Amino acid sequence: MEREFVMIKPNAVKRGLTSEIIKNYEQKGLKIVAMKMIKMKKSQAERLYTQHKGKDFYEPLLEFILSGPVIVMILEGPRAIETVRNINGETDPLKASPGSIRGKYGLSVRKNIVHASDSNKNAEEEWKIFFKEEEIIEYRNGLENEL
Ligand code: IDP
Ligand code: MG
Repeated sequence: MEREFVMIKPNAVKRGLTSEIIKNYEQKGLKIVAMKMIKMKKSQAERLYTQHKGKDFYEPLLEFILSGPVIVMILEGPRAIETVRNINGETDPLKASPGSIRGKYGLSVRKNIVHASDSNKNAEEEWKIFFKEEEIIEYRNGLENEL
């Protein structure tokens, strides 16, 4: 089992796409083990995007991500990281497959609807920015043999 950190970006929350997006992960068979809406602090945004510091899109990206509430969540399932990144689609919505979340709802690279971590190590580092250990809830949904 793997855990993946996912964030619904502010433009998608404002556009009322939250339920539509979560549906993709849930119906794929991934289990939500933590979730909340937050107004991100600048220090949290800087930690989340630390690997992009210095790039030309870094400052506008921080401004965008702080521009409204986001939904943060942790999803659990077999190969959850690759699965979620596949559901999200490529970074550029133009190149993302039309059936992916970014392919369906995105237009610009910066405002590409969703975030998901790219490795086990980064997933853990990133969810720790937003969640305390006790906010991650372990439970059985009875689907363990059905996936
Ligand atoms: P990812 O979100 O697909 O993992 P990353 O390369 O990690 O893509 O970039 C993080 C985020 O930074 C992207 O989701 C996007 O919002 C933004 N971003 C990446 N490259 C560009 C760019 O060239 N222009 C504007 N924004 C970008
Ligand atoms: Mg990334």
